[in-house]
Amino acid sequence: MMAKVYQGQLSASGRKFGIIISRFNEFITTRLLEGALDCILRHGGSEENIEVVWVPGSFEIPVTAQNLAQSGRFDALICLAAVIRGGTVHFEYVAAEVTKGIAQVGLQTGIPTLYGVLTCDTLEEAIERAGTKQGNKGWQTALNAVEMADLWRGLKK
Ligand code: INI
Repeated sequence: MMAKVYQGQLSASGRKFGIIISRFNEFITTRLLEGALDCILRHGGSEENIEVVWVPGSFEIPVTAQNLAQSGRFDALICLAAVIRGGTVHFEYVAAEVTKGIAQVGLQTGIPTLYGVLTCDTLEEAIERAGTKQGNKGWQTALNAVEMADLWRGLKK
């Protein structure tokens, strides 16, 4: 008797994704968005199944993600932002609230809500994770969203 094993495949075909993205540090976040879109499209997703919602800052992401999750339109949500210590004295508060908030949306709604938020000490660290030395956090987060969307479909069957 073999155990029944569930795991998500990396196929985005027919799956609907919502991307919530912060304008704050837009220099960085636009690169995260490009990465996320590239990843979904290269895994068989289509533009008509993707909605992108811009919010002013990362603090506005959780409530917006909650709104989208409750709409029932999406297989997974992808939250993209950059919180950079160099730019703010309230870095810890903003980063902690956004992180907790995004986790809560996933738990309360049951929709996979992926965390693509850079929390960096410097702008250089953020650049490294937005399409240079350390890859692109938007791309990686989208890949995890693709996997979770497929996993959820499998669990529902
Ligand atoms: N928002 C960010 O997304 N990243 C930051 O680094 C940041 N800093 O530095 O403060 C930031 N602040 C704005 C915040 O997210 C809200 O938009 C604002 O406080 C209004 O609620």
